[in-house]
Amino acid sequence: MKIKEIFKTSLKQKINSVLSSKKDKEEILEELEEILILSDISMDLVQRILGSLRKRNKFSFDKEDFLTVLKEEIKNIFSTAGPGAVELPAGKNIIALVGINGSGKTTTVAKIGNYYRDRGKKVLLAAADTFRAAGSSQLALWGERLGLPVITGDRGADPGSVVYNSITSFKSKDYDLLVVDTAGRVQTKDNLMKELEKLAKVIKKAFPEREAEILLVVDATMGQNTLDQARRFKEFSGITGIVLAKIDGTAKGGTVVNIVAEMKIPVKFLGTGEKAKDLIEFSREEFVETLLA
Ligand SMILES: Nc1nc2c(ncn2[C@@H]2O[C@H](COP(=O)(O)OP(=O)(O)OP(=O)(O)O)[C@@H](O)[C@H]2O)c(=O)[nH]1
Ligand SMILES: [Mg+2]
Repeated sequence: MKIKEIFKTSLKQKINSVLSSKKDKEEILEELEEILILSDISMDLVQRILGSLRKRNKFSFDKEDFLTVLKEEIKNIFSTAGPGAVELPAGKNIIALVGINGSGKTTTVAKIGNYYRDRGKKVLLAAADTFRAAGSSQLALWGERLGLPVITGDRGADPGSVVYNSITSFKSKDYDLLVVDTAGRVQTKDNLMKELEKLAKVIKKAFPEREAEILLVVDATMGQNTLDQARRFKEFSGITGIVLAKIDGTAKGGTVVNIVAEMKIPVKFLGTGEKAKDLIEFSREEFVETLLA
């Protein structure tokens, strides 16, 4: 699946029809505001974008010119978030996935393991979700299906010790990549967020060689609520990137723009379905072109 096939509802058509109408500039801007908000872009961000459109299009209100400025604005937002490359540096790497309950973490761990294995990496998975009864067996099942080894822990075990054990195994054998699954947690529960903070510390201590990637898995169908999640997870675990799962369930691209604008953290992957291969690399160019094509 390509980004093009996901965001079928392009904004360009709607924007073009507004720009072709004989309305005056203020009316046009009002309608554009509505179009952008309906695509899930947050109010603040829409105001920012409109503000700079107003400034830059003082004298002319040419259609192409407008779209170019709008594209530039959105691309600028993405460029504040760093490169967001998915290629792993040479040597050993750890990726840990965090997020609220049911956002798609376990599935994404399997997808990411599969993705890098297909690119020649030797991958180990760790099931540090010891909270739910099915937490580790769900990942173990994925491991069996994909032929990837999984380190598990018993239910109720300290997730920190599962992570620690998996890192020991990861370091002592010739693995290239360790992908860690964690339990789902709501960002408003302080004790669970503290546990996450501890997990991040365990990783840092057991693997000081290189900073681990901490990826926040966000359910793309959740719209605006995702911003608060991103803020809190960043505070407690220092997330370095975002995976937007379930993008196949939403035709709106606004959530992506909001998170990147607010958090200045790159989106790395998009989850496009329930199967292991349903993962695509996020490309900001392609995304913006698609949204406004
Ligand atoms: N359509 C679609 N479904 C997905 C995607 N990713 C995950 N799912 C589904 O979402 C549900 C939850 O996925 P999990 O991977 O178990 O989510 P989780 O974050 O590990 O859940 P907890 O461990 O309970 O917090 C499952 O039914 C998955 O099949 C996706 O990209 N697209
Ligand atoms: Mg899970």
